[in-house]
Amino acid sequence: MSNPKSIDSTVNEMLEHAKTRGLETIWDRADEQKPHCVYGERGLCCRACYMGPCRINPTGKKPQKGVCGATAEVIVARNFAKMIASGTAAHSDHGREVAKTLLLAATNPDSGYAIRDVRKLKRVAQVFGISIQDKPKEKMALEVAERALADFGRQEGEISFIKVAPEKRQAIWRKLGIVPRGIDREVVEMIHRTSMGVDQDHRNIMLHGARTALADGWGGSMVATELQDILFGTPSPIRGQVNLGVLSKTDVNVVVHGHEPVLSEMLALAARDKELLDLARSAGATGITLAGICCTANEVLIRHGLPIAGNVLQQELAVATGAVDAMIVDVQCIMPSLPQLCKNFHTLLITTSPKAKIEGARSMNIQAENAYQGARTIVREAIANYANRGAVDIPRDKMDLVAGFSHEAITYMLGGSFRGSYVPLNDNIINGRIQGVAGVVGCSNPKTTHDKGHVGLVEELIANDILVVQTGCSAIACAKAGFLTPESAVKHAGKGLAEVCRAVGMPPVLHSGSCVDNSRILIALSEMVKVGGLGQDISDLPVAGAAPEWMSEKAIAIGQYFVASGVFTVFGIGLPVTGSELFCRHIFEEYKDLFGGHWAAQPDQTKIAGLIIDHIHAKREKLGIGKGKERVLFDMEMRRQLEV
Ligand code: NFS
Ligand code: SF4
Repeated sequence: MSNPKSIDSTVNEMLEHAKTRGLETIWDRADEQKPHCVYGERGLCCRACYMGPCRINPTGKKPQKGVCGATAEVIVARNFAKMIASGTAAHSDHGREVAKTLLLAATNPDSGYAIRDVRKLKRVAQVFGISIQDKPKEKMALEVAERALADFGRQEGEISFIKVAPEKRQAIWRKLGIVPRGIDREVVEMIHRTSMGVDQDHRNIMLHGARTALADGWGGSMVATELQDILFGTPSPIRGQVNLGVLSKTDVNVVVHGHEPVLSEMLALAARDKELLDLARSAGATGITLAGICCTANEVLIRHGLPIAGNVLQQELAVATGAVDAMIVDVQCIMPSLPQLCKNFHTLLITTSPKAKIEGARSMNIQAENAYQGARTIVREAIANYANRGAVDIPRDKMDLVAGFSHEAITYMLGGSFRGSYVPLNDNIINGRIQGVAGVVGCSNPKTTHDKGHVGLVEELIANDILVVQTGCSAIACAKAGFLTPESAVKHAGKGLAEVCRAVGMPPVLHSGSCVDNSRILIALSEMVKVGGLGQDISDLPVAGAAPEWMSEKAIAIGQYFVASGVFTVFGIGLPVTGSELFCRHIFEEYKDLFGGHWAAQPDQTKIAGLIIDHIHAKREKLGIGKGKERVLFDMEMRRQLEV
């Protein structure tokens, strides 16, 4: 096929199928938007008040100021900061729902939710300074939930999880005055400061941008991750399968899509319910397949091994198979195009959050209080809809994978249950078998060849003995490419990394979960610092981050909290900041001194790999643990393997 949209042949195959049937997909709409607005792409348009909208001419000609006098750097900074605020709000509102669910589990034994991981509960209680002695778990969970909820609304002081960061990092934040006070408070202040006529200094705007983002990574996202672990169990390595081929010809297919696992956990239970399985059989099906899309998929994969149908760009293609009897969506990354597409099939589209309805979809208001009953109702509806299925076209491809590498699981893998710690990882980094660690995360974006950025980047990193930790849609992309199996170490990893992987039986690419689970990476990095031998701060570690195919505001919030935590972070595609040189200099250069971590933008995944490898080698040298190895350069043959 000329100019394929994806490096995943399953996607290309389904797109052909969609085309024959006259179905519109995200790629068609992306073409219609070309060329994208230059002002928007560079961050140069402002809609903060109705004297505008205003735009700055990127060629240097007039206008160079908005009606109010705002300069390019102020407009770019405000736009970027607003993205941070939105992303932080999204992750944090998810965290809030989880905290409320823990409160429910602690106080209502009939809620259907339970406290599943008492070890984690105790650990979080300790971080929060809650005494755990002689306390029943319900009481402990109640106090943890109340403390977490208080972190959202606190006006002064510091959010609780900040204490998990290395001392030196905390000191930097305190000196800059950017330790988040309350999660909601920082988001509100960010929105205030970026409204018309308030903060007019791009550095000052971005200082609060850092505070807001920290309220995400070390706040809302960490609350979501840690409290979900308490409620649903801390992930440990588990096998699963990925790609559209996981949909079943003969089972009732229920697809969950979105982000909060509060309902999908109940759907996972309902799909195993004997009465419902019998019902499915009496409807002529062989069983019930519950599969996921996007981060909800990651959540149910890492805890239950449930299959993943695809990442964000595959949501329409799942429907286009004609095999989805019900698609259940809650919040975030859900395409408004779904109802129109579902009309071509029997697929029942159900929204479950009162925060997110879509015209044309059925809305069911499912709260934690009635989640199990709601889940059963949904599965019943899907079963009833099975009879309405028409012709199906399910691609055959699916790939095996191992996921569930929470930072606790990494400890266990490397050190065993008795001497479990990050000592072995640090040792292997110091002795050079592993050169460093890279977090490769984030979305998919139709502006670039689907999955190519993720797969191409990760392939180069592991070939250069860099251990890769993944979350989100990026993890799904690499899972489809077969990187998430222990066997892939032999095939793709450099000699040193392959040796470590073989010794402990782990893949060279570790799937840590959904996007809120990037907080697991923050905790892992903090542990690496605490164990010693690799410096005193996250910014000393030979590590880096990347989001090669990002698109969401949430990705910007994540990038900013990684940078503010001291991690060099590269974004693919491009960043909407190029309209201001001053702003670019700030986040690409000045941040090095401010945070010891900085942003970079680079659309080419091979060049991203180069930047990361060079950075990791430089950090190693600074630590005195030897020069980096020669970089493995990919020849044409190796590169061809990436193409379809
Ligand atoms: Ni993350 Fe998860 Fe995917 Fe991007 Fe969307 S699903 S929260 S935002 S698109 S990685
Ligand atoms: Fe224009 Fe200033 Fe209003 Fe923005 S805030 S729209 S730059 S007048």
